[in-house]
Amino acid sequence: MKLYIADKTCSEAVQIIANELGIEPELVHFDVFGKSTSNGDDFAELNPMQYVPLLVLNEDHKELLSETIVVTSYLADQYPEAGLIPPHGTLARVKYDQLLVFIATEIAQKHIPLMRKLMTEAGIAWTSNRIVAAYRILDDRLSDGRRFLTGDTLTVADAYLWATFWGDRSGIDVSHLANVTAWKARMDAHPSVMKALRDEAEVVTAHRALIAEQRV
Ligand SMILES: N[C@@H](CCC(=O)N[C@@H](CS)C(=O)NCC(=O)O)C(=O)O
Repeated sequence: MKLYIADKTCSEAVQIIANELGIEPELVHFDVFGKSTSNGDDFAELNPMQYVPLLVLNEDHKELLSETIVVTSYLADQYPEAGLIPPHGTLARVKYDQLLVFIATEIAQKHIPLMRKLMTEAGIAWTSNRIVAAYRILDDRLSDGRRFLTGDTLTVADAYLWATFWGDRSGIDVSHLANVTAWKARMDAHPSVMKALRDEAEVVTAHRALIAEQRV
């Protein structure tokens, strides 16, 4: 199994879930701006949309999964005993998917034009308000003392939300939201999150060295 990742992006969610499951996909770094990959693959051939995460399930590159929700949920579904996502066909799963779609559409994707500095002042204000309002809903969810978004253990939604915490690049500040801030600190200290960052740094650094030598 091969996982295409990019530096400090939503692909970290997949890494965290893989770590929770004890799976070690081969990590390949995609340079979002230069478009090269750390192993020389032509990423546009694999994913014409040229975004990560992309999970390659088999050697002949015929089974590819994109979309953060899909990739993380697929892995979690393979190991129901790990309890990283509720079972399909249950109301609990539908509500869980609702939470994942909320994170994807109201937080993750709304950050991107902000990070890329593509918006007017009015657009920045509107989008920022929407994102902060979405974080506030998650802050309320955490206000009952639970340690993670759906209970006392890390699940797929936590991995996804953590991997889209891009305030330093988007200008979104949620430090006034005490429950989200405490949750973020718990996530930062979580072994699966720390391993994801270490593994990511290793493959990104190696790729950048190759780029500097102009070998990819
Ligand atoms: N619909 C995709 C979007 C993924 C996405 O936006 N990936 C970003 C990183 S978080 C990316 O690779 N962007 C590449 C680019 O913008 O060129 C998903 O939900 O996974």
